[in-house]
Amino acid sequence: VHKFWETQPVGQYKDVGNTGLPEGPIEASTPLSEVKQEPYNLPSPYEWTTCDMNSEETCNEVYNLLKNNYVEDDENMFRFNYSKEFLQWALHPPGYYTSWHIGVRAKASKKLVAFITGVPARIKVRDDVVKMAEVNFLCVHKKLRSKRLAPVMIKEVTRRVHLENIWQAAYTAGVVLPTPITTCQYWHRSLNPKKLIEVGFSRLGARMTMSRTIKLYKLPDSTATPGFRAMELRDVPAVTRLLRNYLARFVVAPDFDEDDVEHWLLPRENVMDTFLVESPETHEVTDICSFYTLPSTILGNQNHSTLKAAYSYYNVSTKTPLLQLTNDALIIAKQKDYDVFNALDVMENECFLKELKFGPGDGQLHYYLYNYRLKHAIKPSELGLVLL
Ligand code: YNC
Ligand code: MG
Repeated sequence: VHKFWETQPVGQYKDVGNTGLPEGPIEASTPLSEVKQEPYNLPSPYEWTTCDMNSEETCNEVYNLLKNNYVEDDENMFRFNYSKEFLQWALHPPGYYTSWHIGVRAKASKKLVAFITGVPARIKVRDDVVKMAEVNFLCVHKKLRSKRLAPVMIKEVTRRVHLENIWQAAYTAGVVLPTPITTCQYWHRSLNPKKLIEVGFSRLGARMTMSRTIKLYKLPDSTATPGFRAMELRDVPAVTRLLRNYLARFVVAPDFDEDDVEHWLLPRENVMDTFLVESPETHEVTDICSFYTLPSTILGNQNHSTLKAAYSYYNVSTKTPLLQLTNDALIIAKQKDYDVFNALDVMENECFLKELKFGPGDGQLHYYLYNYRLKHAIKPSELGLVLL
C-alpha cells in the first residue's frame, strides 16, 4: 500500500487496464489564488530553506548531503557522487526557478538534512506539449529516514510548482510507485574491466581470465567516423533541428528549443560531452551522440574510491549508423579515462547494446508522470526522455 501516493493525482493501480479513462491531466488546474500560500508544516525541529545553488557555500552543503546520503545500489557498494559543477548545471536550465530548489534544515544547528528540486521543461506527450517540472535529487539524511518526511517534501515542491502555474511533472525512481509509464533497464559497457572487477561492479565471467576479459573490452585508439568532433556553440541551430526532428517520433520526449540545446547539450568539462558528425564534403551536421558524467563513490574498498561513469544522453543518427556512433563515443570515453559507459534501453539504444558488449544491469529505472494519465504504459523504445 502507498498511503501517500494513493492520495495523489497519478495513475493508480486500480485503474491499470481501464482504457475508459481519458488521456491527459488527471486533475484540472485551479486559479493561482487557490494555491496554498504558506509552506507545508515540517516536524518542529526542522525548517524550510530555499537553496541558491549559485552560492558556493549552499552548493557545498547540497553536494555534501547528496554525496553522503543519495542513491545507492541494492547492495550498498556504490553511491552517486554528482559533482558541484553538475548540480549547478542540472538546476539552472533556461527559465529555472530558485524557489524550486528546496532544502530542509535542522533549526538548532542549521545543518542541511533534506533536499528536493524541480526544473521547468516542456515535455511532448503524443501530440501535446505540456509544461512540466522535472523533479530530481529527493534526498533525506540517512538518520531521518522512514519518518514520512519525503511526502511533505513532495507536497511542498508541488505547491511551489503550482505557484508558477505548472500542473504536471516528470520524474524517475528506482522504486516502484503508482504507476510507471515505462520501466527501463540500465546496461553497462566495461571500459576498465580490471578496476570494475576489483571493486565488485562486475565479475569475471565463467571460464574467463583477466587478460581475456581485458582483450574482450579493448577498443581502438581513435574514432572511426570521418568528421567526428566535439559540438560547439555554432552548432546549436543544426543540433536543435536534428534533435527536434528525431524526438518527434517518441510518445514522451522533451520539446527542446535552441536555448535548451545550448544549455543541455553544449559540452562542459566533466559534466556533459556532445559529439557530432560534420560531413567532410557538405559540412552538414548529420549525427549527434552525447553522454553525461556521473561518478559514484565506491563504498569500502581499500584501493579505489570513485567509479568514473559516462551515461548515454541523446543520440541522433541520420547518416552514421547508431552502432558506429556509439562505438566512437565508447572510444572517446575510454580516452577520457571513464571506467564504464552506461545506457538505458530507451529510444533506439537496443540496436547497439548487445553488439557493443553492454551487459544488463540489475537496477531498473521507472519513469513517472504526475497529474497526467496515459491510457497504457509505453515501451522503453517509445520513450525519448533522459533525466539526470
Ligand atoms: C521516491 N524515490 O513510497 P507511500 S528519485 C517518490 N520517489 O510513500 P519517508 C518516494 N516517492 O508509498 P524515506 C520515493 N522513495 O507510503 C520513497 N517514496 O505512498 C515514498 N533515499 O516517505 C514512499 N532518492 O519519508 C512512501 O521515506 C513515502 O525517509 C515514504 O525518504 C525517501 O529524486 C527518500 O533514493 C527517497 O533519501 C527521500 O529514502 C530517502 O525513506 C532517500 O518515510 C536515498 O515516500 C536517495 C534516493 C530518490 C531519487 C528522485 C525523484 C523524486 C520524485 C518525487 C515525486 C515528485 C512528484 C512530482 C512533484 C511535482 C508535482 C507538480 C506539479
Ligand atoms: Mg523520513
